[in-house]
Amino acid sequence: MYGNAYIDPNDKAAMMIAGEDPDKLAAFEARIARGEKIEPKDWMPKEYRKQLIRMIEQHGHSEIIGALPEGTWITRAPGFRRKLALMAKVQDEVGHAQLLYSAAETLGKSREAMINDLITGKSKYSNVFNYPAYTWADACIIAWLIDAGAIINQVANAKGSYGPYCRALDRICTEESFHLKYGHDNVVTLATGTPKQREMVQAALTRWWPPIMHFFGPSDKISNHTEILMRWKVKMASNDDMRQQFLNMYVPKIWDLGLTLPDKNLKKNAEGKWEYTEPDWEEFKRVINGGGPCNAERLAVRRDAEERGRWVREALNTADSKYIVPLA
Ligand code: BYC
Repeated sequence: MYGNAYIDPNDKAAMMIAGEDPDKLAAFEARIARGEKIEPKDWMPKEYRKQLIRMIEQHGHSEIIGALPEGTWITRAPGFRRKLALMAKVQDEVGHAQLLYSAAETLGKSREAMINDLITGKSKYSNVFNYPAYTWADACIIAWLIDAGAIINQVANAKGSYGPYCRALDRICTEESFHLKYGHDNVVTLATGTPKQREMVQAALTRWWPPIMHFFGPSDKISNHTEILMRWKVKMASNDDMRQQFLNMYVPKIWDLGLTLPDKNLKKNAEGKWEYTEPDWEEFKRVINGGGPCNAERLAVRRDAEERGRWVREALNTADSKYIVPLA
């Protein structure tokens, strides 16, 4: 019961939608149950709008910040073909941010406000991009396994309820599937290469495993937003379910390459579920709240880019600017 009826303060979902018009809310939820897409001009609960802005904006930030660890390897990628491929991948990731910011803008938050919240540290972005890419192998592990995790999440959520986000995710997934193949090819090359190359890729995998386990979000027991987001089909699977899907698809591939994972408890049980050591959620919280090894460096790069790009934005916003050449 919503509207003016008594709301149990322990019922998180009910508290989030308290005060909404019960008829409108029921019609909205019926549309979602029928699998219809919600479009920007449609009525939506305030909490739906707020949650979508938060999630899509954080996703957009993850894409542009995510371009940084791999981006540092463009000039040092082994061989011209890999340089070209990595350059194209990094460019794609930044393009994904453009798509996502456009989707979030349809909900009423300006791009300037989103970028401002990123560079002032108010808004979050994916934990994984706060770790350094020490070697070429780190960049390869990112391209294979972080992109793999992202695809699992995005393919599921592309079937969700908010039209602009789903359409952006469809396009992103198509590009990400190339990234995944590129990353896999690089990791296979290293894993089947010289002893030094194998050592390098194993060390990178060992470094990246804990952040990758964190990537899918906190365990369902402690996730804040999953219940309401799944109710409204923004998230199409819980954090733990996505993590399970990832383990199911990628642990066998990793083991097939003769690589090992730094978790002695990792195994598939008799029910077909993966068991693993509980990730360190304190470390996760520290990293997503600004205390990771690279948070300060990543935000400093974005602040610098914001300053350096100011004249371009000002020129574009000035109708009679000397910088604007009319299109023929
Ligand atoms: N990192 O209630 P929960 C890419 C936060 S980029 C940081 O479970 P939710 C790529 C969460 O925001 C693709 N923070 O949250 C790019 C919340 O904090 P607030 C990245 C995280 O939203 C370049 C709190 O923890 N993918 O592939 O229900 C190169 C509680 O969590 C994380 C996306 O962004 C995290 N990993 O579920 C290469 C996918 N996890 O906001 C590759 C879109 C949780 O209350 N996002 N938090 O302060 C989602 O699907 C969901 O937001 C999540 C989390 C599954 C990540």
